[in-house]
Amino acid sequence: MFLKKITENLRSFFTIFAVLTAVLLYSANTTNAQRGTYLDFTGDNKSDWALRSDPTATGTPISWKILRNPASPVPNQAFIRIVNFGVTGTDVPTPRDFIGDSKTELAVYRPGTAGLFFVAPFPEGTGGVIIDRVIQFGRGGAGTITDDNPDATGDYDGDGKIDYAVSRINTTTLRMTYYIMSSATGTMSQVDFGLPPFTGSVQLRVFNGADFNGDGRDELVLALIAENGDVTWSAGDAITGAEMIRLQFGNFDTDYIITPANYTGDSRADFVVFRATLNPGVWFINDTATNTTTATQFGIGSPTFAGNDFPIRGDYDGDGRQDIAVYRNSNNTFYVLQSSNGGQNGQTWGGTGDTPLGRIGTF
Ligand SMILES: [Ca+2]
Ligand SMILES: [Ca+2]
Ligand SMILES: [Ca+2]
Ligand SMILES: [Ca+2]
Repeated sequence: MFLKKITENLRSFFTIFAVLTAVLLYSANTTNAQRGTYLDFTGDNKSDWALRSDPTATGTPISWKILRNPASPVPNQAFIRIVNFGVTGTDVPTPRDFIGDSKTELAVYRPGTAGLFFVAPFPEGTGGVIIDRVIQFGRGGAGTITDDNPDATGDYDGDGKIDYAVSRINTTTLRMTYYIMSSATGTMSQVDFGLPPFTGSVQLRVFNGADFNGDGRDELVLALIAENGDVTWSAGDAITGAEMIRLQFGNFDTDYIITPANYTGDSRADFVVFRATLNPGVWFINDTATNTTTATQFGIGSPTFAGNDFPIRGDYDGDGRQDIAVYRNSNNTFYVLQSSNGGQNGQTWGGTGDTPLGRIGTF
């Protein structure tokens, strides 16, 4: 029983990170339970067109390229901000609503002897980036499987603010220990969560928390990738670590495995994979309320993962449901299948090397 080394490929641009040492506490306001929309930097409940500079340009500043959605509510009124925040190859972008203003903040996690979350309000005007808070959280490392993983963030206490969190693998049991700081109370918790013992060469992926039972609190989310590529998903209670859902769904050799979100509109997160080896690509969405799966063609696929569209997360039409959406590098254009009306829209944005910020799992 051993772990496959996490390798970089088209579907995983980044690595797992670094371990817990100390925490800086914040008092919290529990009155605002409104959950901010993912990648909504401007606070209008629509995900914005969000890119980062080339993730392989190690040592360069991470350039955040945000174009408001819709880009042009009236002619010549596009809202564009391009700001540097973090260091490529060192920092992991973790843009979420940590502050609780229903806007996404600029945020990165920096592994180190003591890991650090850096958080800055998105500068909507002409001003520069001002760091609002630095949270010492987790422990550092060189980006290996044993390092803490900031993809574990989620709103686990249900107050509408993202909680700082990392997951850390136990290399003996191959289960995860999640370290979570409640944004509502400032208290730390430690939760054991994982899949039953397994054999063979596997990969484990940690995803942002997602709310599967619609109670307003995110659940912990893991996926186990078997040697033959089969993906087993597990979601568990963020307080007790008890498993709530397990589902074999998707195959890593043919699919991008995407952070679960509510695609069906019932306030419960659904499992989703994008089969990029078919052309057009196919979005398989498992409605967790009924355990039924739909297949929707959207985006360019490629049997060899060459030149295919990159699936992205977000609610681009602002109806509260996640949209099927892709970014096409060949013409630097976002394409969205609007959940509100089935229509499609697109937005050209970005240039060579730019990569959409919508994280689709561990990268
Ligand atoms: Ca929270
Ligand atoms: Ca929940
Ligand atoms: Ca759902
Ligand atoms: Ca939507």
